[in-house]
Amino acid sequence: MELGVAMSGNLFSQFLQVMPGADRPFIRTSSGRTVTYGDVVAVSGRMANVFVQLGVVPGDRVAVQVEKSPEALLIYLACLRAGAIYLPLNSAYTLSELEYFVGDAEPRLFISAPEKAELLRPMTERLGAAAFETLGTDGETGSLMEKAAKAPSDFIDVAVKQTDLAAILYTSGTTGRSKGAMLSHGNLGSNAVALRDTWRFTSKDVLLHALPIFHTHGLFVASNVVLSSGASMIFLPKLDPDEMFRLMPDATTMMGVPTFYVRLLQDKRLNRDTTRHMRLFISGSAPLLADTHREWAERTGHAILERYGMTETNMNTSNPYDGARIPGSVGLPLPGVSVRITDPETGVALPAGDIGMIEVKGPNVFSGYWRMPEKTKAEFRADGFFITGDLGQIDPRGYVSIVGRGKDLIISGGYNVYPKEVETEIDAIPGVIESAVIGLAHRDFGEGVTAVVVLKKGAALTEADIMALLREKLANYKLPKRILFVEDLPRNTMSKVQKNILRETYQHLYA
Ligand code: MCA
Ligand code: AMP
Repeated sequence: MELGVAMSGNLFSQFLQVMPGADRPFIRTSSGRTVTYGDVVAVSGRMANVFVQLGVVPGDRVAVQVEKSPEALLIYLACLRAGAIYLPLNSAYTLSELEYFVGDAEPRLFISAPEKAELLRPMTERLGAAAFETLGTDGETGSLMEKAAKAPSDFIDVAVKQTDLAAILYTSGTTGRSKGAMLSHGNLGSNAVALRDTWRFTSKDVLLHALPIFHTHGLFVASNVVLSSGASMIFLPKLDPDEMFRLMPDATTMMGVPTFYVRLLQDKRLNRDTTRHMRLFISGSAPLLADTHREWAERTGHAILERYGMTETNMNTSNPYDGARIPGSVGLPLPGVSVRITDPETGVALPAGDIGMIEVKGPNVFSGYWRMPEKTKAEFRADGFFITGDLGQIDPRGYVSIVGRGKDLIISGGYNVYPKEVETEIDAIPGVIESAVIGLAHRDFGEGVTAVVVLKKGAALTEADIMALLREKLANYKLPKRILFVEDLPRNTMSKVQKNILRETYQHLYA
């Protein structure tokens, strides 16, 4: 191995070390297009050369808001190779949401879906992005692929340290604005190897991949594990049971949020025959109900393997491959990861079995929030443990269970929704006095975003009026499923809104 590769902590070098033959498939799309591992090296090399032509230098951010495609993932790999920082953005984000991210991250290059170029380009130029390119989903459409076709495929990967940044992913803050989680080559590389080995991924695996690739689950947990084992993936644009059953015969494994499993269970095609050949079903990003776990096992004979992670920490724990996969538990700490339960106030470790704050430490834990040193400092203990905000306990066998959240967060269909962000937009509507946004049990999404609103006397605002106004400002998954109007909000003696009373009052809203 040349010195350059050995010295560099570049995550792409880790993938190269296990890369199968150039003709082996990396991604097959549901429309039948195949991208081989030879394409991975050649096309990511072309893209990296285009980035250099556009003035991208190591440490620059490359922001990407495109629809899911193999080439969208190759942009991520090209960033690794060029030493740039990949910044994937949810394709549902509106112009006003994007304005914040571009202003905060100051990307050198913005890559947009072709159909959004006209809307987004002026904003990115106004905010200082030096270059703007487009990418479609067929592997050819868009200015980026046009430039890549003319660029050389040979590219000398930039030698980086394990601690150099590979990506920034925004994870909304409980107090309003999103925070950019900085993830290093080492964070991602160590976690991919831990997961590959824990889940026994090999080059023979084919992962059925219907998740978005702008979040940790579909991007790092799925793709980095596949790339670290020389396996392949079948890409679906999104969850679609018809497509899942059509393509599952060619797969060996699947990853999904709980809504995936809830929906597939509603489909009579789910049974032992259609899943017999599958090796592993993995769930995460939100609580998998023990009932869902049990129903799936009864119907298919497979015990779903649940794991727990965060954008800031990658994966922390996993149920075992061999050994009990306990419904309602998120399993055991991954190799190299330390997990402890502490008193939320003091950080003092609690006796085994007590419920408290889950804290984690390990090579998986991020470097901090982009340009927010204070917020970063506030989320680490003096001894380096990261405070997850999740409440949990560890049983005598070492299994971790999440029993609640110490942060004001709703998880809907696996997406995080921070009430503050939605409340701010509702409260800005003329005629609204105030609002409280809560998550209520929802069979399909896990939790349903729900707004309780106090209107000014005589304000003639309806639920539809408010929804229409919010739709312009917020990504679709953040929109309340219901808006309820009340005379006033319950408050405690400190005049703090008591959301627990609201959750109690409306707990059966979606039953
Ligand atoms: C779509 N809608 C949603 C959601 N998705 N509403 C609430 N929550 C959602 N998650 C909107 C749609 O815009 C539509 O509104 C209406 O709800 C019905 O859409 P539907 O067709 O039912 O939804 P879908 O398009 O099928 O999407 C549901 C989904 C999707 C498949 C569960 O949300 C999904 O793929 N979620 C995965 C998110 C994810 O990757 N999470 C990992 C984050 P309208 O008709 O008005 O448009 S990473 C993480 O959490 C950590 C690190 C970890 O541990 O993994
Ligand atoms: P994100 O902020 O998108 O990285 O989501 C991370 C959060 O998702 C964690 O802090 C947990 O609250 C939640 N989460 C992830 N996996 C699980 C799981 N298996 N069970 C319950 N909650 C989970």
